[in-house]
Amino acid sequence: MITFAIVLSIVLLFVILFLLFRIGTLASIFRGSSERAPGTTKTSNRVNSTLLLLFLVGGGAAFIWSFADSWEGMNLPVASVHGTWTDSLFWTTMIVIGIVFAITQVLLFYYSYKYQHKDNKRAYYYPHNNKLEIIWTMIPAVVMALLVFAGWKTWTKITSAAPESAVVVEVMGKQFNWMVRYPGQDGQLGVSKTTLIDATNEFGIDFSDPSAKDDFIPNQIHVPVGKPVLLKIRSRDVIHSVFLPHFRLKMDAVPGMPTSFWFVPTKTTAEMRTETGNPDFNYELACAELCGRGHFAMRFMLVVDEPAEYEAWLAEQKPFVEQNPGVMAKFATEAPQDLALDAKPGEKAEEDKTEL
Ligand SMILES: [Cu+2]
Repeated sequence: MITFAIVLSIVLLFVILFLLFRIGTLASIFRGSSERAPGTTKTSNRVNSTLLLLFLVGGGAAFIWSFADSWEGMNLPVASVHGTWTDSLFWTTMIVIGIVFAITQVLLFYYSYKYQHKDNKRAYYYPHNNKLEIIWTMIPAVVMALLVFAGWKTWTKITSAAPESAVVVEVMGKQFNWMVRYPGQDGQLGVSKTTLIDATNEFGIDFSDPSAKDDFIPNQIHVPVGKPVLLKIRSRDVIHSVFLPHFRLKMDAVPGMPTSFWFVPTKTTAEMRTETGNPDFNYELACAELCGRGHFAMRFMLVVDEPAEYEAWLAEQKPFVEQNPGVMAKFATEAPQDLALDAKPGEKAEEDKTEL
């Protein structure tokens, strides 16, 4: 115990001596002395400035390598009309800010080296220059304004209303998978209510609504190439995010607030298989929101068909009620009020539908 106390006292003594030494150095700096305390900064100045230069070269090389290495993973082939707009906007912005980034970083580290402290050198006093201030304020302001304007124009085009002829697909996120619903022959999605959700009727479709009778729920999304597709997106529990990377499509699925996104696919799955040289290629709908434990499992397949193939697939699909005749029982017994709504073509029902 005594030994421990002695060792501790010696250590503390050294710490105190070191701190006194540091205070002496700081005091000499505050007194305005340009002389360094002996042995303190001369070496560390040179070492630090050289390390900064090495960091510039090493860090720069690592930066370029990481870009080159993950290039393919980051730049998936694009397969939608708006995807090419998004890509060109992204790369324009990337190049502009990349140039500025490279110049500022190189100067930052190089100047740290070049202007390291030297005893016989005093800093040049240069407090103000209006012309310079105007130049370095105006140029970034104008460039940023142009980028924002280009982005706003592209975003307006992408998020404009979908054409009337668009193929409508409802996508619903839930913990933990995606479900999709097509409106069937009549082109109208039936009304759905959260209160009607149960183990079979996972969408909560109100089957007393006539337009729900032909809705079908497939286990893959099929869309025709070259035709507009409108995704009506909603969530049953938490926030999910519809992410179709090849179409540059990402839209949150928010409970209680239906969202939508429309796009025009430009390459069929078969064409993509040839392009990527991967016979197993498939478009994939993933969830881009960390939505819980099973988030990783939210994977759904999307197939882009030639229009004729798409029609054939559509013809094969069976309405949900036909596949699950049991679900109708619930609506047959509960029907009186709902049927009354159906009797006079319901404004209420119409209202619910447009919300989706
Ligand atoms: Cu999710």
